[in-house]
Amino acid sequence: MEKLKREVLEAVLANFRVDGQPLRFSPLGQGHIHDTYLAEIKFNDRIGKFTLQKINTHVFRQPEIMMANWLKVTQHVSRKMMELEGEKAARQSLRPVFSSGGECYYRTPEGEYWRMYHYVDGCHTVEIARTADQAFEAGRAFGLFQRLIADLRPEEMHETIPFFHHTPKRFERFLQVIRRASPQRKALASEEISFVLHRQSLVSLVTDGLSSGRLPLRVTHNDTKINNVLFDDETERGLCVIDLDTTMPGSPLYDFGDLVRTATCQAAEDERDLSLVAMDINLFQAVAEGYLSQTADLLNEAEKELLPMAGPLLAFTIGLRFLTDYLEGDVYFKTRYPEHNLVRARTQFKLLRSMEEQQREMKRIIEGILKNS
Ligand code: GN1
Ligand code: MG
Repeated sequence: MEKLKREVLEAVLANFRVDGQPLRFSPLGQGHIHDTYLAEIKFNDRIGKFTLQKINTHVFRQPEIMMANWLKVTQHVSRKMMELEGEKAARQSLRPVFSSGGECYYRTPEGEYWRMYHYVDGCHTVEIARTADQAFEAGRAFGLFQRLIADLRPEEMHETIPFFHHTPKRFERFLQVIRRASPQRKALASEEISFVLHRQSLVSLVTDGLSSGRLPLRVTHNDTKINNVLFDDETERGLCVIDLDTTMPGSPLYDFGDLVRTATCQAAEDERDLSLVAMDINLFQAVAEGYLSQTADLLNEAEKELLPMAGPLLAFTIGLRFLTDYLEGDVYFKTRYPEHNLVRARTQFKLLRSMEEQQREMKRIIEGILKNS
Protein backbone atom coordinates (compact mmCIF):
# COMPACT_ATOMS: atom_id res chain seq x y z
CA MET A 1 0.00 0.00 0.00
CA GLU A 2 1.36 3.40 -0.94
CA LYS A 3 2.77 5.52 1.89
CA LEU A 4 0.17 8.26 1.68
CA LYS A 5 -2.74 5.84 1.92
CA ARG A 6 -1.14 4.11 4.87
CA GLU A 7 -0.75 7.42 6.68
CA VAL A 8 -4.40 8.25 6.07
CA LEU A 9 -5.51 4.83 7.34
CA GLU A 10 -3.31 5.10 10.43
CA ALA A 11 -4.73 8.53 11.21
CA VAL A 12 -8.27 7.17 10.91
CA LEU A 13 -7.46 4.15 13.03
CA ALA A 14 -6.08 6.37 15.80
CA ASN A 15 -9.62 7.64 16.33
CA PHE A 16 -11.11 4.24 17.12
CA ARG A 17 -11.00 2.42 20.44
CA VAL A 18 -8.19 -0.04 19.68
CA ASP A 19 -4.82 0.37 21.29
CA GLY A 20 -2.48 -1.95 19.34
CA GLN A 21 0.09 -1.10 16.68
CA PRO A 22 -1.07 -1.15 13.05
CA LEU A 23 0.90 -3.76 11.13
CA ARG A 24 -0.62 -3.89 7.66
CA PHE A 25 -3.50 -2.57 5.60
CA SER A 26 -4.81 -4.21 2.44
CA PRO A 27 -7.78 -3.55 0.15
CA LEU A 28 -10.75 -5.86 0.72
CA GLY A 29 -13.77 -7.04 -1.24
CA GLN A 30 -15.47 -6.25 -4.52
CA GLY A 31 -18.16 -3.79 -3.42
CA HIS A 32 -19.28 -1.15 -5.90
CA ILE A 33 -19.83 1.56 -3.29
CA HIS A 34 -17.46 1.96 -0.31
CA ASP A 35 -13.65 1.71 0.02
CA THR A 36 -12.87 -1.24 2.25
CA TYR A 37 -9.60 -2.29 3.91
CA LEU A 38 -8.39 -5.08 6.13
CA ALA A 39 -6.40 -3.65 9.06
CA GLU A 40 -4.09 -6.02 10.92
CA ILE A 41 -3.17 -4.75 14.34
CA LYS A 42 -0.56 -6.04 16.75
CA PHE A 43 -1.60 -6.29 20.36
CA ASN A 44 0.68 -7.56 23.16
CA ASP A 45 0.02 -11.21 22.62
CA ARG A 46 -1.79 -11.51 19.31
CA ILE A 47 -2.66 -9.97 15.98
CA GLY A 48 -6.21 -8.67 15.56
CA LYS A 49 -7.95 -8.24 12.22
CA PHE A 50 -10.47 -5.49 11.52
CA THR A 51 -12.42 -4.14 8.61
CA LEU A 52 -12.04 -0.42 8.04
CA GLN A 53 -14.44 1.18 5.62
CA LYS A 54 -14.75 4.64 4.13
CA ILE A 55 -18.41 5.34 3.57
CA ASN A 56 -19.46 6.64 0.18
CA THR A 57 -21.30 9.83 1.09
CA HIS A 58 -22.31 10.52 -2.49
CA VAL A 59 -24.46 7.38 -2.28
CA PHE A 60 -25.37 7.68 1.42
CA ARG A 61 -26.19 11.39 1.68
CA GLN A 62 -27.02 11.15 5.37
CA PRO A 63 -24.34 8.88 6.81
CA GLU A 64 -25.41 9.47 10.43
CA ILE A 65 -28.85 8.08 9.66
CA MET A 66 -27.40 5.14 7.78
CA MET A 67 -25.07 4.38 10.67
CA ALA A 68 -27.93 4.57 13.17
CA ASN A 69 -29.71 1.83 11.18
CA TRP A 70 -26.49 -0.12 10.85
CA LEU A 71 -25.84 -0.09 14.59
CA LYS A 72 -29.41 -1.02 15.42
CA VAL A 73 -29.39 -3.96 13.04
CA THR A 74 -25.94 -5.27 14.03
CA GLN A 75 -26.91 -5.19 17.69
CA HIS A 76 -30.30 -6.75 17.08
CA VAL A 77 -28.86 -9.56 14.97
CA SER A 78 -25.98 -10.23 17.40
CA ARG A 79 -28.35 -10.48 20.33
CA LYS A 80 -30.64 -12.87 18.50
CA MET A 81 -27.76 -14.91 17.12
CA MET A 82 -26.39 -15.21 20.65
CA GLU A 83 -29.71 -16.66 21.80
CA LEU A 84 -29.61 -19.16 18.94
CA GLU A 85 -25.95 -20.06 18.74
CA GLY A 86 -24.29 -19.02 22.01
CA GLU A 87 -20.56 -18.31 21.68
CA LYS A 88 -20.49 -19.16 17.99
CA ALA A 89 -22.53 -16.02 17.38
CA ALA A 90 -19.33 -13.91 17.48
CA ARG A 91 -18.58 -15.02 13.90
CA GLN A 92 -22.15 -14.79 12.70
CA SER A 93 -22.89 -11.11 13.04
CA LEU A 94 -20.93 -7.90 12.67
CA ARG A 95 -19.28 -6.46 15.78
CA PRO A 96 -18.64 -2.72 15.60
CA VAL A 97 -15.61 -0.94 17.06
CA PHE A 98 -16.56 2.44 18.51
CA SER A 99 -14.73 5.70 17.93
CA SER A 100 -12.94 7.55 20.74
CA GLY A 101 -16.00 9.79 20.87
CA GLY A 102 -18.25 6.77 21.46
CA GLU A 103 -19.90 6.75 18.03
CA CYS A 104 -20.11 3.77 15.68
CA TYR A 105 -18.29 5.85 13.04
CA TYR A 106 -15.59 8.50 12.91
CA ARG A 107 -15.91 11.73 10.95
CA THR A 108 -12.58 13.18 9.84
CA PRO A 109 -11.96 16.95 9.92
CA GLU A 110 -12.36 16.84 6.11
CA GLY A 111 -15.83 15.36 6.49
CA GLU A 112 -15.09 11.75 5.53
CA TYR A 113 -17.00 9.06 7.40
CA TRP A 114 -15.26 5.87 8.46
CA ARG A 115 -16.41 2.80 10.36
CA MET A 116 -14.65 -0.18 11.80
CA TYR A 117 -15.72 -3.68 12.80
CA HIS A 118 -14.15 -6.99 13.71
CA TYR A 119 -13.05 -8.92 10.65
CA VAL A 120 -14.54 -12.40 10.61
CA ASP A 121 -11.57 -14.71 10.21
CA GLY A 122 -11.68 -18.07 8.44
CA CYS A 123 -14.30 -16.97 5.92
CA HIS A 124 -14.43 -16.17 2.26
CA THR A 125 -16.89 -14.55 -0.10
CA VAL A 126 -18.24 -16.06 -3.30
CA GLU A 127 -18.67 -13.89 -6.40
CA ILE A 128 -20.36 -16.58 -8.48
CA ALA A 129 -22.28 -19.58 -7.13
CA ARG A 130 -20.75 -22.70 -8.61
CA THR A 131 -22.63 -25.34 -6.65
CA ALA A 132 -26.16 -25.88 -5.42
CA ASP A 133 -24.79 -26.00 -1.86
CA GLN A 134 -23.44 -22.46 -2.19
CA ALA A 135 -26.73 -21.18 -3.59
CA PHE A 136 -28.66 -22.96 -0.83
CA GLU A 137 -26.39 -21.52 1.86
CA ALA A 138 -26.67 -17.98 0.50
CA GLY A 139 -30.46 -18.35 0.51
CA ARG A 140 -30.47 -19.85 3.98
CA ALA A 141 -28.21 -17.12 5.41
CA PHE A 142 -30.37 -14.28 4.05
CA GLY A 143 -33.53 -16.15 5.03
CA LEU A 144 -32.25 -16.49 8.58
CA PHE A 145 -31.31 -12.82 8.61
CA GLN A 146 -34.88 -12.01 7.56
CA ARG A 147 -36.22 -14.18 10.36
CA LEU A 148 -33.99 -12.48 12.93
CA ILE A 149 -35.08 -8.99 11.94
CA ALA A 150 -38.75 -9.88 11.46
CA ASP A 151 -39.65 -8.16 14.74
CA LEU A 152 -38.06 -4.82 13.78
CA ARG A 153 -40.82 -2.44 12.79
CA PRO A 154 -40.45 -0.43 9.54
CA GLU A 155 -41.34 2.76 11.45
CA GLU A 156 -38.28 2.41 13.66
CA MET A 157 -35.86 2.27 10.72
CA HIS A 158 -34.65 5.18 8.59
CA GLU A 159 -34.78 5.05 4.84
CA THR A 160 -31.04 5.27 4.13
CA ILE A 161 -31.48 5.74 0.37
CA PRO A 162 -34.94 7.06 -0.47
CA PHE A 163 -36.89 4.96 -2.99
CA PHE A 164 -33.99 2.51 -3.27
CA HIS A 165 -35.90 -0.37 -4.88
CA HIS A 166 -38.78 1.78 -6.09
CA THR A 167 -38.74 0.65 -9.72
CA PRO A 168 -41.29 3.25 -10.94
CA LYS A 169 -39.10 6.09 -9.56
CA ARG A 170 -36.02 4.45 -11.07
CA PHE A 171 -37.85 4.28 -14.37
CA GLU A 172 -38.94 7.93 -14.20
CA ARG A 173 -35.38 8.97 -13.49
CA PHE A 174 -34.15 6.84 -16.41
CA LEU A 175 -36.52 8.74 -18.74
CA GLN A 176 -35.17 12.07 -17.45
CA VAL A 177 -31.58 10.94 -17.85
CA ILE A 178 -32.14 9.79 -21.44
CA ARG A 179 -33.17 13.34 -22.33
CA ARG A 180 -29.85 14.83 -21.32
CA ALA A 181 -27.49 11.91 -21.98
CA SER A 182 -24.54 12.30 -24.33
CA PRO A 183 -25.60 11.38 -27.90
CA GLN A 184 -22.63 9.04 -28.13
CA ARG A 185 -23.57 6.99 -25.07
CA LYS A 186 -27.21 7.02 -26.11
CA ALA A 187 -26.28 5.58 -29.50
CA LEU A 188 -24.15 2.84 -27.96
CA ALA A 189 -26.95 1.93 -25.56
CA SER A 190 -29.83 2.13 -28.04
CA GLU A 191 -30.70 -1.58 -27.90
CA GLU A 192 -30.70 -1.62 -24.11
CA ILE A 193 -32.81 1.54 -23.96
CA SER A 194 -35.45 -0.03 -26.16
CA PHE A 195 -35.26 -3.27 -24.16
CA VAL A 196 -36.19 -1.31 -21.03
CA LEU A 197 -38.99 0.56 -22.77
CA HIS A 198 -40.50 -2.80 -23.76
CA ARG A 199 -40.55 -4.18 -20.23
CA GLN A 200 -42.81 -1.61 -18.58
CA SER A 201 -45.17 -4.28 -17.26
CA LEU A 202 -42.53 -5.22 -14.68
CA VAL A 203 -42.12 -1.74 -13.30
CA SER A 204 -44.81 -1.55 -10.62
CA LEU A 205 -45.08 -5.24 -9.73
CA VAL A 206 -44.11 -4.85 -6.07
CA THR A 207 -44.73 -1.14 -5.44
CA ASP A 208 -48.42 -1.52 -6.37
CA GLY A 209 -48.80 -4.36 -3.86
CA LEU A 210 -47.03 -2.34 -1.18
CA SER A 211 -49.25 0.70 -1.70
CA SER A 212 -52.46 -1.32 -1.73
CA GLY A 213 -51.38 -3.18 1.41
CA ARG A 214 -51.54 -6.60 -0.24
CA LEU A 215 -47.80 -6.83 0.31
CA PRO A 216 -46.71 -5.89 3.83
CA LEU A 217 -43.88 -3.43 4.33
CA ARG A 218 -41.20 -5.20 6.36
CA VAL A 219 -37.65 -4.48 7.40
CA THR A 220 -35.47 -6.22 4.81
CA HIS A 221 -31.79 -6.33 3.84
CA ASN A 222 -32.20 -4.94 0.32
CA ASP A 223 -28.73 -5.85 -0.98
CA THR A 224 -28.72 -9.64 -0.90
CA LYS A 225 -26.01 -10.24 -3.47
CA ILE A 226 -24.34 -13.58 -2.93
CA ASN A 227 -21.08 -11.75 -2.23
CA ASN A 228 -22.68 -10.19 0.83
CA VAL A 229 -22.53 -13.52 2.65
CA LEU A 230 -19.41 -14.77 4.43
CA PHE A 231 -18.88 -18.50 3.92
CA ASP A 232 -17.01 -20.51 6.53
CA ASP A 233 -13.71 -21.83 5.08
CA GLU A 234 -14.08 -25.18 6.81
CA THR A 235 -17.76 -25.99 6.70
CA GLU A 236 -18.70 -23.89 3.62
CA ARG A 237 -21.80 -22.77 5.48
CA GLY A 238 -23.20 -19.28 4.94
CA LEU A 239 -22.10 -17.83 8.24
CA CYS A 240 -22.62 -14.11 8.36
CA VAL A 241 -24.57 -11.57 6.35
CA ILE A 242 -22.74 -8.31 5.66
CA ASP A 243 -23.39 -4.96 3.96
CA LEU A 244 -26.24 -3.83 6.18
CA ASP A 245 -26.35 -0.24 4.90
CA THR A 246 -29.68 -0.61 3.16
CA THR A 247 -31.43 -2.68 5.82
CA MET A 248 -34.60 -0.64 6.00
CA PRO A 249 -38.29 -0.85 5.08
CA GLY A 250 -38.77 -2.99 1.97
CA SER A 251 -40.20 -6.28 0.77
CA PRO A 252 -38.76 -9.80 1.08
CA LEU A 253 -39.46 -10.01 -2.65
CA TYR A 254 -36.58 -7.59 -3.20
CA ASP A 255 -34.29 -9.79 -1.14
CA PHE A 256 -35.35 -13.03 -2.72
CA GLY A 257 -35.14 -11.38 -6.16
CA ASP A 258 -31.60 -10.11 -5.63
CA LEU A 259 -30.57 -13.55 -4.40
CA VAL A 260 -31.98 -15.14 -7.53
CA ARG A 261 -30.27 -12.50 -9.64
CA THR A 262 -26.86 -13.15 -8.13
CA ALA A 263 -26.86 -16.79 -7.02
CA THR A 264 -28.27 -18.55 -10.07
CA CYS A 265 -26.02 -17.24 -12.83
CA GLN A 266 -22.60 -18.77 -13.40
CA ALA A 267 -21.20 -15.65 -15.00
CA ALA A 268 -19.83 -12.44 -13.52
CA GLU A 269 -22.08 -9.39 -13.22
CA ASP A 270 -19.88 -7.75 -15.86
CA GLU A 271 -19.37 -10.75 -18.16
CA ARG A 272 -18.95 -9.55 -21.74
CA ASP A 273 -19.64 -12.93 -23.33
CA LEU A 274 -23.42 -13.03 -23.13
CA SER A 275 -23.53 -16.66 -24.22
CA LEU A 276 -22.32 -17.46 -20.69
CA VAL A 277 -25.11 -15.50 -19.01
CA ALA A 278 -28.18 -17.55 -18.06
CA MET A 279 -30.19 -18.59 -15.05
CA ASP A 280 -29.32 -22.10 -13.93
CA ILE A 281 -32.55 -23.73 -12.81
CA ASN A 282 -30.80 -26.10 -10.38
CA LEU A 283 -29.21 -23.13 -8.63
CA PHE A 284 -32.63 -21.49 -8.58
CA GLN A 285 -34.10 -24.52 -6.86
CA ALA A 286 -31.29 -24.48 -4.30
CA VAL A 287 -31.46 -20.77 -3.49
CA ALA A 288 -35.24 -20.95 -3.16
CA GLU A 289 -35.02 -23.97 -0.85
CA GLY A 290 -32.45 -22.19 1.29
CA TYR A 291 -34.37 -18.93 1.56
CA LEU A 292 -37.75 -20.55 2.14
CA SER A 293 -36.36 -22.99 4.71
CA GLN A 294 -36.20 -19.92 6.96
CA THR A 295 -39.02 -17.72 5.72
CA ALA A 296 -41.89 -19.83 4.33
CA ASP A 297 -43.93 -19.35 7.49
CA LEU A 298 -43.28 -15.58 7.59
CA LEU A 299 -44.54 -14.74 4.12
CA ASN A 300 -48.16 -14.02 3.25
CA GLU A 301 -50.01 -15.45 0.25
CA ALA A 302 -49.48 -12.39 -1.96
CA GLU A 303 -45.75 -12.50 -1.30
CA LYS A 304 -45.57 -16.21 -2.04
CA GLU A 305 -47.44 -15.75 -5.28
CA LEU A 306 -44.95 -13.17 -6.55
CA LEU A 307 -41.80 -15.13 -5.63
CA PRO A 308 -41.27 -16.43 -9.20
CA MET A 309 -41.35 -12.84 -10.49
CA ALA A 310 -38.88 -11.49 -7.93
CA GLY A 311 -35.71 -12.50 -9.83
CA PRO A 312 -36.87 -10.92 -13.11
CA LEU A 313 -37.90 -7.74 -11.27
CA LEU A 314 -34.51 -7.35 -9.63
CA ALA A 315 -32.54 -8.18 -12.79
CA PHE A 316 -34.64 -5.52 -14.52
CA THR A 317 -34.24 -2.91 -11.78
CA ILE A 318 -30.50 -3.35 -11.26
CA GLY A 319 -29.96 -3.47 -15.04
CA LEU A 320 -31.96 -0.25 -15.31
CA ARG A 321 -29.76 1.35 -12.64
CA PHE A 322 -26.55 0.30 -14.44
CA LEU A 323 -27.93 1.64 -17.71
CA THR A 324 -29.03 4.93 -16.12
CA ASP A 325 -25.59 5.34 -14.57
CA TYR A 326 -23.95 4.71 -17.93
CA LEU A 327 -26.14 7.34 -19.59
CA GLU A 328 -25.46 9.75 -16.76
CA GLY A 329 -21.67 9.40 -17.11
CA ASP A 330 -20.88 6.85 -14.34
CA VAL A 331 -21.63 8.92 -11.27
CA TYR A 332 -22.82 6.15 -8.93
CA PHE A 333 -21.22 2.71 -9.34
CA LYS A 334 -17.46 2.30 -9.36
CA THR A 335 -16.31 1.50 -12.88
CA ARG A 336 -13.01 0.26 -14.31
CA TYR A 337 -13.49 1.25 -17.96
CA PRO A 338 -15.81 3.62 -19.87
CA GLU A 339 -18.49 1.10 -20.94
CA HIS A 340 -18.40 -0.90 -17.70
CA ASN A 341 -21.91 0.08 -16.65
CA LEU A 342 -23.28 -0.66 -20.12
CA VAL A 343 -21.68 -4.11 -20.04
CA ARG A 344 -23.27 -4.70 -16.63
CA ALA A 345 -26.67 -3.62 -17.91
CA ARG A 346 -26.34 -6.03 -20.85
CA THR A 347 -25.65 -9.00 -18.59
CA GLN A 348 -28.67 -8.16 -16.44
CA PHE A 349 -30.94 -7.95 -19.46
CA LYS A 350 -29.61 -11.21 -20.86
CA LEU A 351 -30.21 -12.81 -17.47
CA LEU A 352 -33.71 -11.37 -17.40
CA ARG A 353 -34.46 -12.95 -20.79
CA SER A 354 -33.22 -16.28 -19.54
CA MET A 355 -35.47 -15.97 -16.48
CA GLU A 356 -38.44 -15.09 -18.66
CA GLU A 357 -37.87 -18.28 -20.64
CA GLN A 358 -37.88 -20.31 -17.42
CA GLN A 359 -40.78 -18.54 -15.74
CA ARG A 360 -43.07 -21.59 -15.62
CA GLU A 361 -40.33 -23.78 -14.24
CA MET A 362 -39.61 -21.24 -11.48
CA LYS A 363 -43.29 -21.16 -10.57
CA ARG A 364 -43.47 -24.95 -10.41
CA ILE A 365 -40.39 -25.15 -8.19
CA ILE A 366 -41.65 -22.50 -5.75
CA GLU A 367 -45.05 -24.18 -5.49
CA GLY A 368 -43.36 -27.53 -4.81
CA ILE A 369 -41.18 -26.10 -2.05
CA LEU A 370 -44.07 -24.26 -0.42
CA LYS A 371 -46.27 -27.37 -0.51
CA ASN A 372 -43.66 -29.35 1.40
CA SER A 373 -42.79 -26.69 3.95
C1 GN1 B 1 -24.19 -2.23 -4.98
O1 GN1 B 1 -22.39 -2.39 -2.32
P1 GN1 B 1 -22.62 -3.52 -3.26
O2 GN1 B 1 -21.58 -3.62 -4.30
O3 GN1 B 1 -22.88 -4.80 -2.49
C2 GN1 B 1 -25.55 -1.55 -4.80
C3 GN1 B 1 -26.66 -2.58 -4.98
C4 GN1 B 1 -26.56 -3.22 -6.34
C5 GN1 B 1 -25.17 -3.82 -6.51
C6 GN1 B 1 -25.00 -4.35 -7.90
C7 GN1 B 1 -26.04 0.87 -1.97
O4 GN1 B 1 -24.01 -3.19 -3.99
O5 GN1 B 1 -27.91 -1.95 -4.88
O6 GN1 B 1 -27.51 -4.24 -6.48
O7 GN1 B 1 -24.14 -2.84 -6.26
N1 GN1 B 1 -25.62 -0.95 -3.48
C8 GN1 B 1 -26.05 0.33 -3.33
O8 GN1 B 1 -23.86 -5.12 -7.96
O9 GN1 B 1 -26.44 1.00 -4.28
MG1 MG C 1 -21.47 -5.50 -0.85
